[in-house]
Amino acid sequence: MKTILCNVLSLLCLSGFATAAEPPLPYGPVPSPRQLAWHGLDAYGFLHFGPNTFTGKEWGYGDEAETVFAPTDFDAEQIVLAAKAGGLRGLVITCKHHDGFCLWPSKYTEHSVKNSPWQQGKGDVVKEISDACRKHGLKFGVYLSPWDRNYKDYGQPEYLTYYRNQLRELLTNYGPIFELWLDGANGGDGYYGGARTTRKIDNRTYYDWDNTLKIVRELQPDASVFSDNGPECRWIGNEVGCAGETCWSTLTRSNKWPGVVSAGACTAALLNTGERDGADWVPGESCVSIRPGWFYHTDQDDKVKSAAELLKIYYETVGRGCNLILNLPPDRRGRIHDNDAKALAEWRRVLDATFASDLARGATATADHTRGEDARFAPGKVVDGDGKTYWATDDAVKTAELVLALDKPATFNVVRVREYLPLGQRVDGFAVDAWQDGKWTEIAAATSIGNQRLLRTPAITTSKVRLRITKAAACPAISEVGLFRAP
Ligand code: FUL
Repeated sequence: MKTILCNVLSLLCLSGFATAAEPPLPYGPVPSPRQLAWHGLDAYGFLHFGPNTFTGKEWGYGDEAETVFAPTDFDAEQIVLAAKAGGLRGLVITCKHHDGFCLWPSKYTEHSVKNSPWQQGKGDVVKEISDACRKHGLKFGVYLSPWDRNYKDYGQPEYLTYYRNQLRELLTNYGPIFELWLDGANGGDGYYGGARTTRKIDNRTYYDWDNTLKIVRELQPDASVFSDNGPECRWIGNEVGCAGETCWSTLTRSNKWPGVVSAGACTAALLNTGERDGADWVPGESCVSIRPGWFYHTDQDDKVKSAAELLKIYYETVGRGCNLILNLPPDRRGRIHDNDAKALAEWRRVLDATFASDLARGATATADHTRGEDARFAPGKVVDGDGKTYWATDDAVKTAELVLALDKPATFNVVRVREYLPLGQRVDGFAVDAWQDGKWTEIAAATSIGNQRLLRTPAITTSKVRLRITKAAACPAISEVGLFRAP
């Protein structure tokens, strides 16, 4: 009899009925350790720099003379310190853009800094930026355009060998790489060693990504790879810095390919929201430039985005569970223009002032459900300042309420909610209420949460706030509810 009972109990456990004090089982795909580390980065910078900086183009044809690359006062420290003052946690540089020009003295081509007048051909932009990043505590990443409008063999199998050799150079000689950025663009026509033709490739097969990315795993096992469909993070489907209002970190990768957006199963709209029941964890990374162009153009000096515009971008990307990669194009001197640096620093000043103090920290938390009445899953976990703890309910409870009683009335205008990511994205809908005039009033509501959801509200003064999980695919696991006051 005892054995039968034990068997029944263990069967129940296996079929998902966790006993009281067990943590919930993950729901759907979950982030890898590499992705969890990536989620912690929030915002980093992009540097578009190269011949286009000097020719005024956005996409060089590939026939630009190496001599056009001639920064007059290149200063890696100034670039990195401007990014740091903007609170950016890393920098990704266009080591090679579509024009094929290499910002490092690659062994495999003459089309690089080594034939430019800059530092008499002895310079290495990639080295200087990566060294300055390390010195100032920023992570460093590389953009190596798969499309190369300069190289003679582009379109042939030989190009893949060339591309992989360059990837090896970049992943070997410049210290730890946090991200490899793979652009999906493949426009067709180009110089191609003088052929001046149009070359079409099949994105699905030509780059043999499965094998090409083995080089990344071998040389930089901690690096995340960005492309339209991941593997670590995906394109958000636009270049304006806006993730879907509903944004899932999940997507099914198997029927999507880098550079084949807008075909078949993959559209920009779908990348913008992700897929609720996607088979893979592929969170969004939103790319946007601080200026209209990706490269520096003098006539855009007065079109730098303001701190307010950058804030909107932050709330619509980082605030929707994505990471933000913000482009700061060095100018013809090889420095970040003053206008860009000022807007960036002002943006950071407001963000720091906003998030410096969490008004919910240490509040008394109660909930209508706590998983197994177990202290490990108690509501207080959402205000303990520890991202590794969370409030959860029993498996069968998918809608629940949690109340925060503050020590004294506080005024806030930003709410932050985070899910405990190792258990996947569980919540489909939630609302936030404030206790006002003796009753609850809804002040914000949204759908997906994920790494974090930031909701801006009018200024609310109250001593009690309620989180209502209104819909979830599995019992919620919430690691944080924060209240902040933006200046
Ligand atoms: C695009 C490229 O074609 C642009 O030039 C830029 O590099 C941007 C970040 O990605 O696809």
